[in-house]
Amino acid sequence: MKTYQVGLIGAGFMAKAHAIAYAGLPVFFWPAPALVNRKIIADLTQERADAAAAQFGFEKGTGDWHDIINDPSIDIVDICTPNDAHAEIAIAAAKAGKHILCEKPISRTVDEAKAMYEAVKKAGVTNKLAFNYRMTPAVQLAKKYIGEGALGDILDFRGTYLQDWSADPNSPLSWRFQKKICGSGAFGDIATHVVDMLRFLLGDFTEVNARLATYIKERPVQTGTVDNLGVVKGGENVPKKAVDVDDQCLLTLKCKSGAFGTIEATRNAWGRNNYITFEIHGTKGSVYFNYERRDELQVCFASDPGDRRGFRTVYTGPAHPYGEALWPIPALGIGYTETKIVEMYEFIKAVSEGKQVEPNFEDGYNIELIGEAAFKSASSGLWEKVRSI
Ligand code: SOE
Repeated sequence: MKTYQVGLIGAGFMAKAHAIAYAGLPVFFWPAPALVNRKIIADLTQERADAAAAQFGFEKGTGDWHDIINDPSIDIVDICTPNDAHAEIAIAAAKAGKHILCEKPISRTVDEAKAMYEAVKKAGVTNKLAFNYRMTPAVQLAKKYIGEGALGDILDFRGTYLQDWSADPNSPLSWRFQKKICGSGAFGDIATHVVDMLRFLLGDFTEVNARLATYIKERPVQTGTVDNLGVVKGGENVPKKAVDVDDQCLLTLKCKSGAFGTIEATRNAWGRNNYITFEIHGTKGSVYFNYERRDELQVCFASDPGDRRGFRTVYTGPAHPYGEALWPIPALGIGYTETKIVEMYEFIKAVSEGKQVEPNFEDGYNIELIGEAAFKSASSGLWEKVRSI
């Protein structure tokens, strides 16, 4: 069995998820399309990289990510850094002929996304963006129902991504609130996940009307580089600086098919944690998904007899997409880890077959263009067309 060598850049929360996915891939998907050896992990200093190597099972650490690009034995570059480093690393990796897995969102700007897309296209390398939630079996099942025409023509949809980890004004000004590092706030960080799922389910969006808001205008400056998601003890005594990205976004979108709907995202919704939902209505039925109950898909069909028509719950299990590889009976529980393992499986399969996979840099670039139209609409107050690639 082929073994690929991976170099992972960034050693935070996402590096943990990717490290587990490399290890878990052959455990769930056996025979695996290929194995992956965790060879090098890069962080800002050698000391931190060495600690991450020990924790995440890499052969060694480095304080300079260029060591990964310049190492001819590395087949795959995995980018788990904040958004400001995605373009530089991905373009260097593509030029060096490495396959690339990159965390979402693709970049800070449309120009960066374009450059990344062109670099991987020119190099012909397999590239994947880590929008993991579409890999949830229940989301894949929704795609199956829609593809089979079980919902009829799609009329409308609504999607949400609601969290509350930044609702307290003392939640620190991490990189996620600084435009020069992240590009955008709730839009790039979380709305893009729902945009990705709904593009996957319904096809491309052509026009957007959006409202964006920043409710907490300044936050305590974060000390240290750890990605703090939530309030830090003593944070109220730290000097504050301005937030220059969106806290909340509300998009109304039109699909190429004519369907339209809304996507709402905020990290300031008390009581909501990872509340990723979508509801899709068609002429023959509806589906409803809530990631906080991610083993379930709610379905309702117009053809059911009137006296028993209503949403019913399908628990995903071995009969459903990816289910056979995961757990032997429904409702044992799919978690964040499983979505990352399925994502890794699709990526490594594509690498081993010399193919492309979705979502990829082209999808990421398209989502940046949707963001561009949304931000334009938020200031013009008008419907704005989404540019095509
Ligand atoms: C913070 O909002 C965050 O870590 C996002 O950046 C991830 O993409 C999401 O999966 C969980 O929440």
